[in-house]
Amino acid sequence: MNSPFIRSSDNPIITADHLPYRAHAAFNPGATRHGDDIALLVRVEGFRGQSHFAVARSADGEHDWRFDLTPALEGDVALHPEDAWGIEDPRIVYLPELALYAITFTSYSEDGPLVSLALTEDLVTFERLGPICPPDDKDAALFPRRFGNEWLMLHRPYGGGPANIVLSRSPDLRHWSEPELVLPARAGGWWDAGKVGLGPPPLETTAGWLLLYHGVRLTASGALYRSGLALLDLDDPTKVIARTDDWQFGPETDYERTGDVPNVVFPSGWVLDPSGERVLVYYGAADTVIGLATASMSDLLATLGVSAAA
Ligand code: BMA
Repeated sequence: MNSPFIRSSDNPIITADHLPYRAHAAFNPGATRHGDDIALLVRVEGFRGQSHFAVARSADGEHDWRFDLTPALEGDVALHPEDAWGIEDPRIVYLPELALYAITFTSYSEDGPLVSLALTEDLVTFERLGPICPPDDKDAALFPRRFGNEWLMLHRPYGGGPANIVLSRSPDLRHWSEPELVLPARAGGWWDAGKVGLGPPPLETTAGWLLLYHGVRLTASGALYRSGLALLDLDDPTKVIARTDDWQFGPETDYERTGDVPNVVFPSGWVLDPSGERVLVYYGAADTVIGLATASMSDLLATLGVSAAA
């Protein structure tokens, strides 16, 4: 298939062996620029089976990753009982207005996965704002700026029926409105039937908010996780301008096909080159390791049938 995404020849770029302590798996990272580096907030699974986050940095976003010596954020059951079984799948968004990074992540509570929010200036000290969506809910990320007085967030509640990408609004980052439907799962035999979820945070382009989202196909031998593209209206991101019919990125390589959960690619972070033309996409592969794929912004928009011109 003619995919706009090109895998790094150094994939997997990060495995559990890169950690400065014993760990089982490193996957599904949030990604951002931090100082002169690209920083990943990596989901690390330890040998108790639960996950925490660790920071890895690299100057070029591809090679020579340096992990901080201790975990960046761990479940804190005393203060946050919703972290009962660990924390998973962080998304990072820089909020220029607050000069802070907003980290949305899954707290795995005894009542199911829910969305938690933390703010940080430095990826070292985190202020936790608590749960912001009740279970079951995951795959959440903020938009980087307010719309009028409102902060907006995409997330993915699940109540037994189709799991769709929705939007909620907040005046203060703490109280969030009832979900409004944005991107529904398709039905029947589609690759994204029944369950979709946001990948990396929405990325602002001249043509709209670019989304990379995962679709789940349930098969007799387990779930297949693949990703497609969508574009939301710049001023009203509840409106879908375009959506690819075909998936654009799916499990193909050995490290995506084989691992703890086979046949999974799970993009969760991306960083735009200063030129605005090259996008670095970080993804979990088979819930075991981290891969990097790059794409050109004009190819991504062309795939959606729009041009980059303002
Ligand atoms: C989702 C999440 C992800 C995981 C994916 C594939 O529901 O739990 O953390 O990567 O399933 O197993």
